[in-house]
Amino acid sequence: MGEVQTPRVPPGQFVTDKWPVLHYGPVPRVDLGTWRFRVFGAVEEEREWTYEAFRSLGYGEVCCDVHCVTRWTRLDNRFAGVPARAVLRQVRPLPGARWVMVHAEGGYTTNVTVEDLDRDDVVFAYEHDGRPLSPEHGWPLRLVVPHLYFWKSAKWVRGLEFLTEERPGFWEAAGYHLRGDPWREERYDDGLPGVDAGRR
Ligand SMILES: Nc1nc2c(c(=O)[nH]1)N[C@H]1C(S)=C(S)[C@@H](COP(=O)(O)O)O[C@H]1N2
Ligand SMILES: [Mo]
Repeated sequence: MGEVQTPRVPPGQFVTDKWPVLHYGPVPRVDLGTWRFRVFGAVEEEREWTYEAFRSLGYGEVCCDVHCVTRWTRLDNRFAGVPARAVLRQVRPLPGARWVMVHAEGGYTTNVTVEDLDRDDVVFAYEHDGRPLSPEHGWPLRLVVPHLYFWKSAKWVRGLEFLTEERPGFWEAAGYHLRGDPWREERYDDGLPGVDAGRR
């Protein structure tokens, strides 16, 4: 009694038990035989993995809440897959390459900093709650970045492009915030002063 509690749900979000399916464009048909994961851009050496080779880079599980910028939050999701750090270990970014464009099937992109990928709770997932991801939720591979709004968690992810300057991805170019921290309600880059000030 009387303890100060840290809120579980970020401001402006409501909790749902369902798992909405949300994306732009159609669910891609993915052929694992020709599937490749590419690391390119500002790196010492470009890399490419088959699906099997990528999965063998490492294994990790994360239990996290997901927060969509359209205001739904889903608690306690167990994602399993390849830890982002296991992938980053394979890459030597060029000096100053502090940003990454995440590329997905069909041209979806989203920008993150290397720092936001280089955390032990970021995972390239192929399972959710003990089952293979469904195609609508990103099979065969989706990024999960729990501490940012869920639009950063690209479904059907196919590669990482390292950048020496920040560039907006798909939703970011359409006015979403460049970083998207749900605890600071970094939803849209509306140019108003406040937590967004100085982001651009
Ligand atoms: N490739 C791709 N990934 C995407 C999107 C998309 O349009 N294309 N939408 C994002 C958005 S806005 C959200 S909220 C989540 C939704 O994931 P879900 O359908 O598994 O709930 O996927 C994100 N990843
Ligand atoms: Mo979203």
